[in-house]
Amino acid sequence: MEEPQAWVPTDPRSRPTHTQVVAGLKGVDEGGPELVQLLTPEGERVPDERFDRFAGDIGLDEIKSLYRDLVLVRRADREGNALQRQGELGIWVPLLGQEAAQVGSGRALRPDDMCFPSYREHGVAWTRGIDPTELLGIFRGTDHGGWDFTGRRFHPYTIVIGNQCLNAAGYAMGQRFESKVGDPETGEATICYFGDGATSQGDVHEGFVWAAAYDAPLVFFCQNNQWAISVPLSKQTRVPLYQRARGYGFPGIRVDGNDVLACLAVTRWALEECRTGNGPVLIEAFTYRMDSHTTSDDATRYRLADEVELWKLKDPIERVRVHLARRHGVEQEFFDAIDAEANELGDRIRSFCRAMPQPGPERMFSEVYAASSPQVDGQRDEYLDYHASFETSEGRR
Ligand SMILES: Cc1ncc(C[n+]2csc(CCOP(=O)(O)OP(=O)(O)O)c2C)c(N)n1
Ligand SMILES: [Mg+2]
Repeated sequence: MEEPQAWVPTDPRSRPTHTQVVAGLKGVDEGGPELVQLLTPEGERVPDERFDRFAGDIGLDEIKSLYRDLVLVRRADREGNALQRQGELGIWVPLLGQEAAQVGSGRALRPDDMCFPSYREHGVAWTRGIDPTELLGIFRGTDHGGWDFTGRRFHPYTIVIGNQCLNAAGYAMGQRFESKVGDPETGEATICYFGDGATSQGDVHEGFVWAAAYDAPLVFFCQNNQWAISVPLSKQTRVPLYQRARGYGFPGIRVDGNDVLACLAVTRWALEECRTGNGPVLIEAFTYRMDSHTTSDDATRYRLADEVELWKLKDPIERVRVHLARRHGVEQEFFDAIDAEANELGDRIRSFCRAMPQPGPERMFSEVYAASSPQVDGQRDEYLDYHASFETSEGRR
């Protein structure tokens, strides 16, 4: 019997039949035939006519270094999760399962490119040279993310879903107005990260429209991790997300988000398109959120364990390890050394977190306004007096 075909919305008057909707969702569930993949879950390097050009220089040393990033990023993430469970952090947003999407795309960026994350992009932060300890303040409630946003070319984490797409569109429009686009060597680009659920937000739609209308050099990088808290992808869309780009007039592409080589190559391509004036581009990284949405969530209440088990077989780190060992004969000592480095990183994150100074009550007022005002100063003084009025076990505060 012929396979039912998914609905392709070419005629504006057409409506999908029930079978076409089901076929479309099947494509959504399994990645579909258009998924770009360079490294299979079994660790086999497969040729790709279009994207091999963007992975040609990735030799053994580079793959080893990607593997190191993946392992260290996962370790930093697991440490953050554990620290929350031990009461050291108020909340943690796990990236487990999304390491390849983040490390691959992040390593495609050049120093001058600008990056707008959402709240799960600890792996992209790593590729921008932001130490995991610099992220802890947000989750411990001691700061709002304290890195130098413009210097590091990494915007603050954005919790308001999809909002960073507007910031990114504006920034990329600026790059276009200031003629930083055109030359493949010196051209600049911007990348913006958001989730599958975010694609239902107005801000993302508006970001797409503005970026398209102004040919902004912007890579929209959607990590489709199949869930928006407890809402599955099937409640966000009828067509695979990358196909939405067509309606806005720019290219969309779906990449295996658990394949670090494919993510690196496809993002390099998309950035080159943007640098040379062919932006924007939408990348849908097809991946899976292996853990709960945050430490405040319990994913076992709304999704089945076999789904998670199936995705374990597509683990982003294991396939690189198998590839290195089987295809390149990399010895066990290499993997042991990376594990030891991961342990050291874990120790460093833990001790840093426990030693973080508790900010005083005046911090709530100190870095909000550029200039002081009698009203805010008055509120601050009243609050500090109120705070000082409490008895502690060591006497008065
Ligand atoms: C404007 C807005 N609405 C709702 C929320 C609450 N919220 C936080 S995360 C989330 C789901 C986002 O899912 P997705 O875009 O798929 O990203 P993921 O968390 O899976 O990375 C929602 C609805 C929010 N933070 N901002
Ligand atoms: Mg999601």
